[in-house]
Amino acid sequence: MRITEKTALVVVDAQIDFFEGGALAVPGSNAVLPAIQSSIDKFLSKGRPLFATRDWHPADHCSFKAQGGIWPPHCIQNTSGAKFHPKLRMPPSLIIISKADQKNKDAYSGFQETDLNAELTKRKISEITVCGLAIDYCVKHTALDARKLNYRVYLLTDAIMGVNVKAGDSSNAIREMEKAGVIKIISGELE
Ligand code: VGL
Ligand code: ZN
Repeated sequence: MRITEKTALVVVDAQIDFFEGGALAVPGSNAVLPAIQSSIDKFLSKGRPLFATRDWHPADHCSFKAQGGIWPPHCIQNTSGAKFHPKLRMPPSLIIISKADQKNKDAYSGFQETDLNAELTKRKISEITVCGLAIDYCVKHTALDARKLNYRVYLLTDAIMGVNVKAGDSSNAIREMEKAGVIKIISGELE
């Protein structure tokens, strides 16, 4: 795909806790670090804006097992696990979108109760390229919400990885995104 003045990259939840060794490690996730980085570099070389969503939970978040949720504690605000992976070089111009920062609400989409749509609209961006973690949760919901908001959405299939709580969750999520009009590409196709 051609990166134009209408395009921005959205890196979803590329945080230490979601990579291997993290509190909610996505299996195989470290393997996609180089493709995430090359996508970041490609967009920056074109002078395009870079957005990064981050899971940003309070320590007693409702999605954690101690509060009756399904996840181990992860991405707690201002902890090291909530930081972007240190192997990723993010520019100073990075626009950070924090989500799920309220105790009693979870949010898998980068658009849910955030400024993401407003920040994109303000810059006249109508298409987004999505990469990051996890395919079957935050990547999926972010891409589907973007389609609902009428963005053209490209999914970087070599720069995403899924949790697969149930076998097949990631491939089902990709199918669901495609049905909603999301276009699959690989990072080598960015130009
Ligand atoms: C996510 C599980 C829990 C994600 C966030 O970023 O995909 N997954 N919280
Ligand atoms: Zn979370």
